Amino acid sequence: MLTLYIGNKNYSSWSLRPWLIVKHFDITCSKKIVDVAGRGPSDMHRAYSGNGLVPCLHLNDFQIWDTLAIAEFLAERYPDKNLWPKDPLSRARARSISAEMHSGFSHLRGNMGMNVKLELEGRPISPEVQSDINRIEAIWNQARTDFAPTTGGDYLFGEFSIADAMFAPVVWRFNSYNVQLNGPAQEYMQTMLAHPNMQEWRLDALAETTAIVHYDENAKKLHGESRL
Ligand SMILES: N[C@@H](CCC(=O)N[C@@H](CS)C(=O)NCC(=O)O)C(=O)O
Repeated sequence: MLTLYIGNKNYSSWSLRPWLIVKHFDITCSKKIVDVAGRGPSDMHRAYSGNGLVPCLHLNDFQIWDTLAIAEFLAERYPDKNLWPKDPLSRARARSISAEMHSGFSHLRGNMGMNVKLELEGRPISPEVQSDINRIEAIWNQARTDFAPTTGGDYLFGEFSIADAMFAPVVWRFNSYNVQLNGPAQEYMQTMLAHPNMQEWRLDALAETTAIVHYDENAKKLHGESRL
């Protein structure tokens, strides 16, 4: 039996990724939501996660932590569901950009935290954050232009794959901070925002009452007035 431990939907960007994968690919899995503190590894998570972080997937009582490890485990367990693109070059590129997302974009992460409830007019963007945004825009444009047409479909590699799940929290960040993109990337963002599971996540996030105060205060201070 699979059980996925995830953090609060408004804040936990890492949790969104495996949650989307199990939802989109219709993988039977129970979900348990725990409160996150918006900081690093924590003893409060150690009871259900070896690295003190969420997400963590349990196969009975065996733990798989870290988002990419969870994604790879699920891809191997359900080979017929094509969690990665079928075409080998598309698959290799999907893995490259997923790894780049997993280990990179620290300026974007540090300055534009995921907070699904937040919708701002915009904010001043430092050159470092802009450079992360430009790189993500280029990745999305290239995938949509060079790879998506191979199979058709509106996602990065045509059909929805792990790569889309890996970038999903960025879509909420760009939405919160009103980041505008050029080329097919802007359309791709709208496709992701309209994905039924993204909308379900949003509604669940809006209904949450848990607030990470230092996180929200910091966001308002840094990012200005709300659009709402
Ligand atoms: N590299 C990890 C990162 C996981 C992570 O940083 N999770 C955050 C939540 S988004 C966490 O559990 N933080 C502890 C806390 O805020 O209580 C992964 O890929 O899953």
